[in-house]
Amino acid sequence: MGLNSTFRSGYVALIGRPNAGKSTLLNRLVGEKIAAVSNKPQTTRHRIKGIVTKDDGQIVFVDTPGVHKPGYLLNRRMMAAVHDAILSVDLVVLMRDASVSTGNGDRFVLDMVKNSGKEAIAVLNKVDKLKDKEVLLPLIDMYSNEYGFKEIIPISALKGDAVDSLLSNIIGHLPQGEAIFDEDELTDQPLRILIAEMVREQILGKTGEEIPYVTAVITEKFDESDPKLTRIYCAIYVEKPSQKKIIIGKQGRRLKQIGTNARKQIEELLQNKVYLQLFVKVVKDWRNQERQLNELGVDG
Ligand SMILES: Nc1nc2c(ncn2[C@@H]2O[C@H](COP(=O)(O)OP(=O)(O)OP(=O)(O)O)[C@@H](O)[C@H]2O)c(=O)[nH]1
Ligand SMILES: [Mg+2]
Repeated sequence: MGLNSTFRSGYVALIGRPNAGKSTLLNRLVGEKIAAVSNKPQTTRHRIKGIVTKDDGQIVFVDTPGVHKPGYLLNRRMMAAVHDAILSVDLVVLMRDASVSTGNGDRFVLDMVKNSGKEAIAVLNKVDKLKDKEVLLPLIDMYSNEYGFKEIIPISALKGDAVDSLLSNIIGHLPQGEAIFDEDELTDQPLRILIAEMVREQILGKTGEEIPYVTAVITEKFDESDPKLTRIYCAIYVEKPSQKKIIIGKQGRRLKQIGTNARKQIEELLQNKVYLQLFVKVVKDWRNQERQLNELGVDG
């Protein structure tokens, strides 16, 4: 790639409302599962870098938490991470779910990106859900005429539709320059965080509305002393004993299922056999505690 004189590189922030599909796109582009994905809003809690290297350029994507109204300290930190990401990148990719109608939340994100003055392109995601592609036309009209976007690209992050052309389009917007990271590097996330996120993703998938917001996962021990079996111990934080009961489930069945599914994913990640032990801790009001959030690695 050094031979190519027009190699481009830079940082690109993925910005959008919760559930737009930002992390789904990140995982697809990177080609590995590095970010948790779920149908619950606010799945992503901190900035995650995903690195994509092509013949003609390298993109360092910055996945961010979905833009929402902050209540807890946790959420304020999440939104600070979004603002920082916008300001620190070369290009913003503003993503939205094109299968739901425009709401105040969409306008809020649009204004936020517009007011930042950053170069931005719009991505209309989940086109696979549209029975009638004509519904894209008024959206494209609004994004181009009202908000001045020059590029508006409909995709399906889930199915991969138009994702390659999005990638070339993004590279075209980046400044000329050498690769920032080694081409075999995929993410900045330490192994301990990737593991904790795989456990958290299983919890989000297996519990109802309340639990996702009161749960955090931390990898407390990572023991590689036996080369044939990696031993991992993760703590699951909740805020109340009743929430602990929900996660554990009847006769421990839910926690066991969460553990089995997460272990399979972690084995794939590590390419090794894994023993995974999960335990649930009640920590009152952790979402408002400076120290707990620091320990959990939520951007401050
Ligand atoms: N049908 C369809 N579903 C999608 C597509 N992209 C994402 N999804 C689904 O939308 C949900 C949210 O996806 P995420 O990638 O977690 O969304 P996010 O924008 O990262 O959400 P936050 O981290 O909460 O901000 C998941 O259930 C995905 O499977 C798509 O192109 N088509
Ligand atoms: Mg996400």
